[in-house]
Amino acid sequence: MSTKTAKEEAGAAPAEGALALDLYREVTRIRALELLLNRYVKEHGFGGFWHPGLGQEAVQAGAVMALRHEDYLFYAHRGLGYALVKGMAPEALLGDLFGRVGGSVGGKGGGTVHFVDPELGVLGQGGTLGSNFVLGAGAATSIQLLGEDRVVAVFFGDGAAARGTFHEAALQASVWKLPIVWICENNGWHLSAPFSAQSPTEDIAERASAYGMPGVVVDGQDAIAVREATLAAVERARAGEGPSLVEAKTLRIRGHYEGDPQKYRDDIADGLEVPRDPLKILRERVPEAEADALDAAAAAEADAALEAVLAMPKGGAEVVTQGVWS
Ligand SMILES: Cc1ncc(C[n+]2csc(CCOP(=O)(O)OP(=O)(O)O)c2C)c(N)n1
Repeated sequence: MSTKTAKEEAGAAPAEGALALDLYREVTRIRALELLLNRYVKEHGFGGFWHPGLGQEAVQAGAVMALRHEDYLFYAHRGLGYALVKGMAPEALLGDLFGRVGGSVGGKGGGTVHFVDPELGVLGQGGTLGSNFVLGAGAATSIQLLGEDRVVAVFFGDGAAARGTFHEAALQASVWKLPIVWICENNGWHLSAPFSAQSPTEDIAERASAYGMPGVVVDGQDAIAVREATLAAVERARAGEGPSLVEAKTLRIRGHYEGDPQKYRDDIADGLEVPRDPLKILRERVPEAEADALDAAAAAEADAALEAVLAMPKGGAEVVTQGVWS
């Protein structure tokens, strides 16, 4: 179930109903993990920081479903959806969050998101905000030098967009026409700073013109719209025409991390209600019985993954030197 959409030949133009159903499946799978982690962290606490992506699932699912299996992905720190939709198993992702040996980094992770799966093109993320830009540009340079048919998707938040590394990487990527899609998940908050306190313009996409690349704003609650905008950018990159910037406007429903008291904010009630819920928007395009069945399957998948992960041993001292080059 997990690999089909990311492995789908993007651009093959699936029928509208089939596409909506595929997107619904991925959005509800991400949502099920979000709700599960929300419950778990509240009940048991968490040895680290869980940065919830509740309500932002349409950006992650829509954009990743515009990629092919062989394309590369550098994800942002909010949620598990990017890697899940690219094909990683929920056990591998939760295993990393909980520091278990069955996680994709074999028990070296724990407390935050550091999944990798080179075979699926999931190349990770940089722990310092903004390092994704240069890592992505580096991966895209390798693609160009090796003459490969791949595209790199680099996700980042509105806060990360302020890092100087964005300028360096965006400039060089455009000059060299690197196969990159820059995907900004603008959820309106950079930790406790509202977007209006960090940007002189309403849209980050406007910055694209300085680098001679297209910049588009898309409704981040509408998975179909996100996929369409990302697909156009991916096709452009694949054709050798260089990078594009896609800015998906979304909303951070929960705290910066689960447990954040959010004293700095009064724009939204503390809860699990998602305004302009991407699931509800997609539900208008899919048969109710099928949507219900996908919801049930997603909840069962998430529960089974957590159960399996909690039964796994934690990584001990022996894992520290595993997978180390020298
Ligand atoms: C260089 C650096 N500074 C600060 C941090 C701590 N930090 C992690 S996420 C975050 C907020 C990022 O905001 P944004 O990019 O808008 O993404 P969002 O959290 O809203 O998804 C901060 C300040 C970090 N990881 N790296």
